Amino acid sequence: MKDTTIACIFDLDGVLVDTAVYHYQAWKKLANSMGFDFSHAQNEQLKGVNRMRSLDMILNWGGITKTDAEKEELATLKNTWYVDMINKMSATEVLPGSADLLQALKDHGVKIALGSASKNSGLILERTNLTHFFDAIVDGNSVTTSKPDPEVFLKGAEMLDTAPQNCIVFEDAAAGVQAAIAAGMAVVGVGEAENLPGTDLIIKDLSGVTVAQLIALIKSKTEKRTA
Ligand code: B16
Ligand code: MG
Repeated sequence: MKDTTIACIFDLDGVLVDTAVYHYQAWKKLANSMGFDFSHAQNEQLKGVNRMRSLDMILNWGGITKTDAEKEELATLKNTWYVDMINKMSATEVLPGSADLLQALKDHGVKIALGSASKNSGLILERTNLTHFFDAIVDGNSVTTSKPDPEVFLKGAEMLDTAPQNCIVFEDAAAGVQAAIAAGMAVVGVGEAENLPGTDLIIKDLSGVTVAQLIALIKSKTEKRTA
């Protein structure tokens, strides 16, 4: 019988590193500067969503209307604060289990892609010493549509030269899980089950995930599809 081929596509923020806290601080500072605040539950909705769409959602929560030019300025200001924070990141901020799993996948010859909405992914990967693990990087600089659109993950599969059904996506955001499902990929949710409906597996973090477990996941999905 033919060996099961797998490829892995990792979201960045909330899966490999916890930059969500920095996004939150920068967006909160921006909202506060306009005289309003937003809740942790609202912040949860921003995860995986691109910069301009996040800004639109925040302005909507504050009941504020801005022109496109003003929005560009606000997004740039938020990004300046955010980049100041991520510039100080180091490898100690890589989330538990991430580096070990990436290394194990590499050792097994499994192809690895990044599938992130962030336009700052290059800097974050460099600061946290993760760049060398990736065979392909798809991020906010290379896609035209935001998660939950599947573009980011489909492009990842294409760059890894593999079919979507061989891919396992690791995601912490509902929008990302929807994108992976729409791409026809297996999806491992990182976080709480109630926030991430539709995943094939839910984990707290990447610690303890094995390559054998991931091969078994793709195998069982393939068998169900062909049954
Ligand atoms: P930037 P991911 C996403 O990263 C974040 O979850 C989301 O909160 C952020 O708005 C988005 O990147 C864009 O980030 O402003 O750096 O371009 O989870 O898709 O890795
Ligand atoms: Mg994320």
